[in-house]
Amino acid sequence: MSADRERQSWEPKEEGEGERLPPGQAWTKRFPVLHYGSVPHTPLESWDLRVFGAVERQERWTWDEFCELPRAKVKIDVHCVTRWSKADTEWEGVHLRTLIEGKYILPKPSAQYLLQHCENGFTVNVPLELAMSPNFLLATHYNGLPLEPEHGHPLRCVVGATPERCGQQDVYFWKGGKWLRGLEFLEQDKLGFWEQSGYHNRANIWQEQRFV
Ligand SMILES: Nc1nc2c(c(=O)[nH]1)N[C@H]1C(S)=C(S)[C@@H](COP(=O)(O)O)O[C@H]1N2
Ligand SMILES: [Mo]
Repeated sequence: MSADRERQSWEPKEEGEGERLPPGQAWTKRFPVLHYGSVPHTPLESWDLRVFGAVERQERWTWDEFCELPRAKVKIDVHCVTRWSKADTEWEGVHLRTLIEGKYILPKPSAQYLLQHCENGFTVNVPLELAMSPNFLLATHYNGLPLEPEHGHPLRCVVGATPERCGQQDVYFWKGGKWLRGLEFLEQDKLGFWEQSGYHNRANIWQEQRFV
């Protein structure tokens, strides 16, 4: 960033900035909405989340049951493949790692990948190791409020980079599915919706793995 321009209040601090903004990205303070298709509106009474595939025990949680799971907050920078980045976004929800360590979910030892199943047949795949990181959250709240319909209400996955600890594995924001309804554990990788349309399967933000 050039020094002859006044820094906007929403721009991240100077310290560590070089490592914080991935190549080809620009900060925004807006929160753009990006998805394929229309915004679903499933009533909470008929909503559920299914856990299936390479697991010892299938699960089905109603909304009330999901709200009883152990909760956490994260602050992450999100980086969209369309080149906008948003710093210090605050999310609340449930860590997949917590569910697995707490034995709410029992993946088979052979499970290596996670396929997020969203409303209207949308899917997105991630390595299980990535989904187990603290930067990956099943989120119900953004900035202390329930998710807006267009941002994934009532439940979405979010993934981003932690400013203090930018990791080699950080991925673009599309790897978090909005309107999540199922978690499928897989032994072999399966491409999701955008990955089948030419988005890079690994989606690494530091290596600019945008499209193939
Ligand atoms: N269900 C669903 N989730 C999705 C998408 C989608 O098309 N459908 N698009 C992804 C993409 S490309 C991006 S950049 C982010 C955008 O999230 P936002 O609209 O909250 O900014 O959602 C991701 N999750
Ligand atoms: Mo995107």
